[in-house]
Amino acid sequence: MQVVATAGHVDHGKSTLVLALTGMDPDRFAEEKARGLTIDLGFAWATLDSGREVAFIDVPGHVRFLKNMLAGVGAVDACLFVVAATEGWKPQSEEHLRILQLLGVGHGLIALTKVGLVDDETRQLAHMELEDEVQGTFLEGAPVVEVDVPTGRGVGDLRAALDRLLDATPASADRDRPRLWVDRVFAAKGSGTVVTGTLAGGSLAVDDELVVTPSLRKVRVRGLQSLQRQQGRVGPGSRVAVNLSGISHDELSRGHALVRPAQWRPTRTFDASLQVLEGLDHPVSRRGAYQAYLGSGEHSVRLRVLGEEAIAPGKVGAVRLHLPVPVPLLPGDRFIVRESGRDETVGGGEVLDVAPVLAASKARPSRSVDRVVAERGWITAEDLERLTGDRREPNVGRWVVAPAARESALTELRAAIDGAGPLGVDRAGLTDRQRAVLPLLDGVVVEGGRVRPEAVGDPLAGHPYVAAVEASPFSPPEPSGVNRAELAELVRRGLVVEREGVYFGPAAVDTAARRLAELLVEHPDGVTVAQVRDSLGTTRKHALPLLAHFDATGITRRRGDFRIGGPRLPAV
Ligand SMILES: Nc1nc2c(ncn2[C@@H]2O[C@H](COP(=O)(O)OP(=O)(O)O)[C@@H](O)[C@H]2O)c(=O)[nH]1
Ligand SMILES: [Mg+2]
Repeated sequence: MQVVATAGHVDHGKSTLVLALTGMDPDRFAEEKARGLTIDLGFAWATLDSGREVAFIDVPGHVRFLKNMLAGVGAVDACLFVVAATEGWKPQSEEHLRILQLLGVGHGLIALTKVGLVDDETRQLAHMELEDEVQGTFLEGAPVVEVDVPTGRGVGDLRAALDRLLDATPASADRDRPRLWVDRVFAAKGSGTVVTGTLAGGSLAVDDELVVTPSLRKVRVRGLQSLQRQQGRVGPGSRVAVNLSGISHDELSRGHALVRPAQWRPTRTFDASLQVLEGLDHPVSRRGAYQAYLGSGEHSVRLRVLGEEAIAPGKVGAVRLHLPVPVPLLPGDRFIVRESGRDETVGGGEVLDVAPVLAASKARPSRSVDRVVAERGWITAEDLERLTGDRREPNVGRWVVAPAARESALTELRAAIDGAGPLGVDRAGLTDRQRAVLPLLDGVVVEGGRVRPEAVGDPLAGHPYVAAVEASPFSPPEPSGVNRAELAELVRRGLVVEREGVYFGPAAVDTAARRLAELLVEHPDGVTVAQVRDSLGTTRKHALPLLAHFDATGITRRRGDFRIGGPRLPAV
């Protein structure tokens, strides 16, 4: 399916044409029918001669309902531009064309209506005027089909022209990132909350878990309809009605969006380009009360021009916009800006950065993904996709890291390792990012959970304290003057054994255990501290921690003042 919006001045025959093409009256409300005036968006659909399905969004032409027109044209593939031969080009012909142009609608055809009410000369003049007015826009060179609905003249030609137009209009892109801008909300009898919209960017399926912006309420898709048929799944570029569970209809309104929760970063501040309309009689600056039209929504915004003070008519500049609520945007999204006070369209632009990090005075927004990475230095691949829609392979761990940030992280880590002394640094004490760059660092070794420069070699090999402890096995010296980290590492590696602040060599501990076993053969009822002290030829100060170590490791057991053999006493 493809979606086509009507456009053109009020009373030029848009709704009449949609009715003629589809058999459905797009004017839904009694007031619209009574006044013969489209107030809100109308929806209708038809199957063309080729079998192609097309949905129409019929927009109001009256300037008072421009905001409704804007809600309808945000996600369409093409437009049916309507100009009455009786009146020719009028203010909203102009304004609608400017808006469609700014929104990037690239395909359309023109219906010259009411040709039955004018003479040949007027008709010819209307053609010439049209050609003039659309020059330089996406409608330049578009087919112009003459119609007169009451007599049926040209309606068949228009149908055929639509078929050709849609054949040449690319189908809505599927980026597996669905976003549905809500344009209608209602409570359907028996099924609860229903929203409708033009789906873009990806598919929706029954049972999808989604969030609604701006509330970020979680909802589930209970049912889907397209062209009034139930569907299990609907692809991008379709008109769709979504039955939601988890939310009441009065919590939703036009301008809200349905998206997958993990794929978007709804934002209240974004940087964008702004093309100011040529016909505007004043420059655009931060002074003024502006409304931005994003998707199907209308938002009061604060606008700041970046770099310059103001953007002159006909020029493009960069702006930062502040929204009152978070909106799920992506670079490339188009929007329109109107000034509420003067009730005029001032221009439109393209979203460039949905989460600017630089101050407005420094920001130079662009569509470049590298810029987004460079301004942050580090960003996870998932976050980058949320901000840009671009899927990139992470280059450090799970991050995409800018070259400069990668270099400085390597330099900092190198300095930390080199500066930590011969033992290096504890790997567990590194940050996630440091651990991620570690494999990229040359000339370091990771051993026993520590990272040290390769060139240093093992600083504990032949350590003097180990030699000193081994030299006096049962009266080892105190570790005064030994680096604390080195001492802890000697203990961790089992090169010395610590008990109650006294350090023994492991060989001394083994020898002592064997002596104790022999002593216990002579004294099966147990031995005293004094007996152990004398047998090892040491002092009480050293015998006590040694026995505490034996008690703790099951070599001995304490019975009052005596030690008897424990389960791990070595055999004699
Ligand atoms: N004679 C003639 N009248 C038309 C034609 N198209 C629309 N009209 C009449 O023009 C009036 C406005 O049409 P409508 O479709 O409501 O215009 P819209 O505001 O552009 O939607 C209605 O009275 C229509 O009957 C046409 O091709 N020929
Ligand atoms: Mg109408």
